[in-house]
Amino acid sequence: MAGPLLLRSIFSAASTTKSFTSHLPRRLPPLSRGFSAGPATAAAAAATDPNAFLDPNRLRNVAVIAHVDHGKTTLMDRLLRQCGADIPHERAMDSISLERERGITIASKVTSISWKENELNMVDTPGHADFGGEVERVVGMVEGAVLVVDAGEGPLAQTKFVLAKALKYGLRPILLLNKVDRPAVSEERCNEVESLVFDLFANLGATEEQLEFPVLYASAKEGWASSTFTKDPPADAKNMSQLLDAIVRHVPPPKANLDAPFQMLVSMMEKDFYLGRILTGRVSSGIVRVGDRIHGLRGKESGVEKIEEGKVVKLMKKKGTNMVLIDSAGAGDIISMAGMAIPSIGHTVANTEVMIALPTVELDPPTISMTFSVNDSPLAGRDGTHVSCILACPPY
Ligand SMILES: Nc1nc2c(ncn2[C@@H]2O[C@H](COP(=O)(O)OP(=O)(O)OP(=O)(O)O)[C@@H](O)[C@H]2O)c(=O)[nH]1
Ligand SMILES: [Mg+2]
Repeated sequence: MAGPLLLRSIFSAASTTKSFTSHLPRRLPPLSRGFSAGPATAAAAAATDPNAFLDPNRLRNVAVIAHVDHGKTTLMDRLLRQCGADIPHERAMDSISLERERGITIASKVTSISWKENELNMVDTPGHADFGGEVERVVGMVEGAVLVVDAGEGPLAQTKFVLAKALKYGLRPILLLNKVDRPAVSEERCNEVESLVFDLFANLGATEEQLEFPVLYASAKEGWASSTFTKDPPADAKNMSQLLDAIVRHVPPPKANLDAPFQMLVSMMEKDFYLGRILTGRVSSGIVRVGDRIHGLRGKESGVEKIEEGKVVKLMKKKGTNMVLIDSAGAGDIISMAGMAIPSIGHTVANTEVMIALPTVELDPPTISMTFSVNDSPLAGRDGTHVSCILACPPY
């Protein structure tokens, strides 16, 4: 499923922005690390220090989390649009065909947007309980979370689940009361929902710092967010600037060591027809460049096992809805790479001198599990029409 998906995004990127050319002989320029508001200070720093663009202080890694249908993907559309991305259709982050068919998000997806001097890696997550593991897997990659709550419905079961995960990983949350445009949503209702969410934070053991979450009121559908309650902001405030500013102000940049050897925990995986396995994760330390020798490591009870050695063939980042090539990436950033065929989710990809596997994310066990097997009851085959497994569950 992910293979054709990625290919489609790659091809659309190649046809629209000419940014991804893995299968073409001519190498086009990689992602320019320019920021939308391109400040003179950043340019000056880059001129003196070639690694200035790798500075983790300009990064913010944020997950958008919520109960199902509270408006995460619609919000992502607005954020992407505000930062200049081309949105081919509504709910652009729902790029898997099954997601589009069902109208729900199934897999977590990351994209990067530039805002003023900063680069925000935003992760859209599913809200459905069946895909809770997708949220658990990505909360370790980010420092902040935008907790979206439908102001009409208030916090629901999955709000509690995703918030518990976010608080456990020490994320700095921002509360966004969405769907304020709905007629039933009043200021009183918003205050009520806000205090319900505050209670939820307290019951889940939030720290003092996490309890000081900023609150924004938004209509993702109409494309605006405001730090004060309103149902109709003035025309020049009908945008997502206040949310983007709140993210930059409130979410801390990643604590990252660029001088240590390169290490990355694989959190997502896709398949590309030309490049093979594409591994996505957060660079936990060091700098990685195209051509670097790396290896894949798996942590076992008996120690660390080396599963493959190779080199970085391509480094990529999702910018808006397009995949773009980059030459290097530093600690704290969320990137994708091609070049290794065996490492998978939960494995560590690292510089060949590192023999330490990063700790993996422990997913909650399933609520219910089933085992299907051949009927070995003493009465097996004595009654009924379909008495054997081959007839009851034909393999065709
Ligand atoms: N009225 C109103 N509707 C909204 C708003 N934001 C989202 N919606 C609608 O809510 C529905 C769900 O939106 P999504 O963005 O898919 O919600 P989601 O949280 O991503 O859903 P999952 O990923 O499946 O959990 C869609 O029909 C949206 O049009 C809003 O601000 N106001
Ligand atoms: Mg969604």
